[in-house]
Amino acid sequence: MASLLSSDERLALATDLAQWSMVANRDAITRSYQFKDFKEAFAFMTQCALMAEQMNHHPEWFNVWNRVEVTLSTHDAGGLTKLDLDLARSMDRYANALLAK
Ligand code: H2B
Repeated sequence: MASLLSSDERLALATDLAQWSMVANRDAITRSYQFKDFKEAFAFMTQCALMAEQMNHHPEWFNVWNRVEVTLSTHDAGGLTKLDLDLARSMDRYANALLAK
């Protein structure tokens, strides 16, 4: 099982993952994405879903029209692991590619 992030590993959250924030009272990170419309938000979710399935690591998320709110945590480990940072970076990459269009 993946192990919980060390405090050194958590430093990434303040740098390359600065758009993510800690959830209150839980070892989890959250970020909200806003796209052009529902079609774009759902394209993002589709790409993320396929990748999450490959990683066997799945987001908690909520969609309303063009907005996708994501929470990441490793349920099996009871908190943040490297899997969450990897998934967050991949989600950001997909979102940036769509938003840049
Ligand atoms: N996703 C997340 N975010 N955390 C997990 O611990 C997790 C998962 N575990 N996806 C996987 C699936 C596990 O439940 C299955 C049984 O492998």
